[in-house]
Amino acid sequence: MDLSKRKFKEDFKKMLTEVYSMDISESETTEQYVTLGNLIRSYSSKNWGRTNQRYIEKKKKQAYYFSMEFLLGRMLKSNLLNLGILDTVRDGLRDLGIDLEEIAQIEPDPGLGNGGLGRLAACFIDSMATSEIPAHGNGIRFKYGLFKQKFVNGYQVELPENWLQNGNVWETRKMHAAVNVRFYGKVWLEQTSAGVLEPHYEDTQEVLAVPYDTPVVGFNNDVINTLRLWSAEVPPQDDITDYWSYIHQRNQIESISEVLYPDDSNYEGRLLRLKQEYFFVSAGIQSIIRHYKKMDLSMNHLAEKVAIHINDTHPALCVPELMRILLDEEKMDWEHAWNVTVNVMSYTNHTIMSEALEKWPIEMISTLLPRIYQIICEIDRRFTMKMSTLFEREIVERTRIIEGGHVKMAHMAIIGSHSVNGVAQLHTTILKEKVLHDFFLVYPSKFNNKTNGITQRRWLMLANEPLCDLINRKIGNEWETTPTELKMLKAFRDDEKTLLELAQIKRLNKERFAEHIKKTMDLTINPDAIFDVQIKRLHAYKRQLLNLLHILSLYFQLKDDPQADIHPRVFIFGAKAAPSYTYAKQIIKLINSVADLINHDAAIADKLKIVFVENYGVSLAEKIIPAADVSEQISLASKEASGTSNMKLMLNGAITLATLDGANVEIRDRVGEKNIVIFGLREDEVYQYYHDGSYQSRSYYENNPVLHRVLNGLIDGTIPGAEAEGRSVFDSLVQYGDEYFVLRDFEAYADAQKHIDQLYRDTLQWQKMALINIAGAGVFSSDYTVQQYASQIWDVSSKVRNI
Ligand code: 26V
Repeated sequence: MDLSKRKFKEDFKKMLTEVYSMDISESETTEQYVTLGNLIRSYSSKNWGRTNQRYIEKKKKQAYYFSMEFLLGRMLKSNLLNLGILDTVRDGLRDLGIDLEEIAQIEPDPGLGNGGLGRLAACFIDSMATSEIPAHGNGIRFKYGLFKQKFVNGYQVELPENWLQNGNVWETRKMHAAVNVRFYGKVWLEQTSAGVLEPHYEDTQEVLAVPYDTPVVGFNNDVINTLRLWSAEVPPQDDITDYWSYIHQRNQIESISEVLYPDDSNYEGRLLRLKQEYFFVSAGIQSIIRHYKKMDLSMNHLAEKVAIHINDTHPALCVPELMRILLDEEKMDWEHAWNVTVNVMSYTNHTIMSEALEKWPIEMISTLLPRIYQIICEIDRRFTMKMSTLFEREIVERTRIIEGGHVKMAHMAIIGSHSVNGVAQLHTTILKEKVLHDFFLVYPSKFNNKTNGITQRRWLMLANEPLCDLINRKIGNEWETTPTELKMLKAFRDDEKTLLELAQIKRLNKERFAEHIKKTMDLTINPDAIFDVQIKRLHAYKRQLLNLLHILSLYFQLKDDPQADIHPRVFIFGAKAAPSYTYAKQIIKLINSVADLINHDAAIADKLKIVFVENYGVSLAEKIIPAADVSEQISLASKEASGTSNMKLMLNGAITLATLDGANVEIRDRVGEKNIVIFGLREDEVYQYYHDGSYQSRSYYENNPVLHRVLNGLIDGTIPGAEAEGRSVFDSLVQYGDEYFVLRDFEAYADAQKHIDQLYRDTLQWQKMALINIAGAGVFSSDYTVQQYASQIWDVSSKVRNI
């Protein structure tokens, strides 16, 4: 948008008076933040309306991204950037004596997601608006986001994250768009005089779903899409007969949108979770249908105007819910309704970890959602009937929806969608060949890959301005809208001046991060050290333990030989563990205890340091990633569906140290073997071990002296304060089979780390690798990913950019 500095300053002062009756000298950062937020909203409101109007007038097909999680991060600066007024506003505020950075820090970081899946949804909505795709997000307005993590004596403690405490400047409550969602009760079908079956309900519980809309601003293009998040409320009641039972009922209803489930690794069949899933699915679909009806088209054409995306299985009830509406409310016959539903729906799988696959007990679904359960039974009956004529009985049994007393959500999502995708090439191959092989036999053409991506706006333009400036000086700014243009940087691969500038920028970012760590943790870290970063949820398969065991081996090496030739390192961890995931929490404690030991060992000085940041999330990621030299992507091959921190880190010039898992494979393909450090078991070797059951972790303990010493260190009192945790980890690795092959990969990992150490010593060589990584990161922009979803899955228009 066009905005002069003078106009901005006037607007800002006017808004401050309007909202707070204050002038600048009286105002504090909080008031300045709210004022700026309101101003940005007023700047966007015209285009928000216009975008919607355009979609309606042109009867555009629209896509709806249904996701339980949207891990947005702070929005002030990203909105300013996308509106094209970041610099103007920054300058204007400076004139008024206000520091934009300080204001930006005031914004609560809405943590409405657990990790990769939720952050992907946030990158996608940013890219959809930027790519001019008519597509919106649909989710839940959790009152409490992912818990706040504290370390108490090295242990993770969870605190509530009340992000709405001081209001939310970005959202608008839309009472007129509220809908009713029905739970419980009895349902029966009666034939009408016209001969159609009509459902009747008794004793249901009605919940009012109220939408809160947030603008999703496209980058420099006047497009503003919508993120619609639903809040659960009690429907208005004329008379309240029993006050206390009303209060009880209110609490029960409001609890639906109260808190995000903090477990992204383990399925638990909790009723409240099922309520949440149906709540936002039903509200979202009702609202889409309401909107569609304004176009005055027959329901038979719904799939020509609407695409619904099911992000993991959490919104899989979209399938029976749309069927319910088409059958019961729109009076369509089953075949037509089913045809429409399958054409509307598409589904993404995000994990092969079997413990995360959702399946609900029949009893629970049939009690909570009786009509939905009837429909699921009918979908299942028709599926098994049809497939029995085409496939062996075993295949049908393994693919049906209702089995073993449970409703399998992934099966419902696959059967009810026209497209099923994985999130990286390797992941999709594993789905087709292993995890979902039966479905692949049944529906080969549904399967496709869409490798994940990240938005370069948040993860480079906002997070790393110095690097951004350098890139713009070297190759111009076309990459901002066509990220593959970053490849032009390769022309500078042997240009010493550029490489040294790159080194300087990294150094500056490391200094800034070091300052932050000094301030927040009172820990001094040396910017000359290698900053080695592993930031992701704590999970055994991601193998933070492998990292830790290696750190211990370096520690012992330095204790034995203080002159050992090891380049100084700072190991940086950021990770939350699910509150009920005991083993993950033990690993956190262990890392913290080793950090205590090493960081306070005067003999080690600044050769080794461990920084485990508290409460890792989007805002911290924005600080850590630009300062990273090494990107740890060391999951057991086959287990990490894609990973996205790998992409963010490479885009910021970190060198990837990785197994051939998830998108690491594609990163290697982009940058070439020489510019990435790969180690460890490959996916086929892992499956071979499973097949022949021959892995004996104990033999690695017994035969590798370095590993032996390190593992003994866990149980011999070397690590004060973590005796129980050390024992538990030792046992899981040595006695109980080491499920994720940590010991098997240890030696290869230690060698790879040695290689990193050597590479880092040659600054020009290192920066050349970094440059090639940055230059190759363009393809991993979520702009491209969503454009592929738009054209290959949703069949909606987009402004396609060259790849
Ligand atoms: C799973 C579950 C399962 C139990 C119920 C609660 C719950 C909540 C969230 C999840 C999400 C787990 C799946 C996930 O986050 N997968 C990650 O998705 C990223 C984006 O595709 C991908 O990069 C990561 O590799 C993958 O682990």
